[in-house]
Amino acid sequence: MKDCLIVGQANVGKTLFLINFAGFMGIKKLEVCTRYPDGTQQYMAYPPDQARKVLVDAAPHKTRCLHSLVLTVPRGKVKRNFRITDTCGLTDQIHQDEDVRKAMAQTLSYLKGAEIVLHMVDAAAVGRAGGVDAVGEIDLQVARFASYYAQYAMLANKMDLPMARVGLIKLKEEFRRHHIIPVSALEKRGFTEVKAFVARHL
Ligand SMILES: Nc1nc2c(ncn2[C@@H]2O[C@H](COP(=O)(O)OP(=O)(O)OP(=O)(O)O)[C@@H](O)[C@H]2O)c(=O)[nH]1
Ligand SMILES: [Mg+2]
Repeated sequence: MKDCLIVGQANVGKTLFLINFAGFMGIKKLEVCTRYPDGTQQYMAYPPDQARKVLVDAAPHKTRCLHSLVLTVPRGKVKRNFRITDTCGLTDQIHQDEDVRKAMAQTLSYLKGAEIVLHMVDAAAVGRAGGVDAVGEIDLQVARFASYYAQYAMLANKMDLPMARVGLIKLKEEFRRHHIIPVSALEKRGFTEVKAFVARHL
């Protein structure tokens, strides 16, 4: 089964995207396999409302592990399964919290094995910053590295917020050769295009 990883800086909306995208793909109850940096794992089933309450947070670094779900997309006459995984937010600097550092290392080690990479950035933050300053060195590295070895799309998230349109223009200028899909994890916008992108590469 192919692995599709959602990566990006902390707080850009990766977890909310995973939950709402699963709902868009017809999942009524999220059967989440959580893998922790210490190698342990657990399975939990969440109704989407509960998942949003438990797994999403306004403060950064809520996710400190890998959360995976199996989703199905039709491709021609057959159905294909793929594993989609939410990850720990990445930062440019070495994080002061050891748990976050370990979770980031876990994310980076999984990134190398993913066939499909959805690299999420906060388009509204880019717009507010007036340029790609809101996109860190880590984003430049992920874009360069992942687009080289995996099927890569940048998800420009939070398109429902003011300044996101400006941010999207800046992102398109900076990442000219990358595939960019504007989305709103909150309002479930752009999901049809993400689904088509993933389906093309299964
Ligand atoms: N307006 C708006 N808010 C969003 C959107 N996506 C996520 N958020 C909010 O952004 C905050 C962070 O969302 P998460 O899904 O926890 O972000 P994350 O990237 O998983 O964050 P970490 O786990 O800390 O790395 C929450 O307050 C979400 O409600 C969006 O599309 N639009
Ligand atoms: Mg998260």
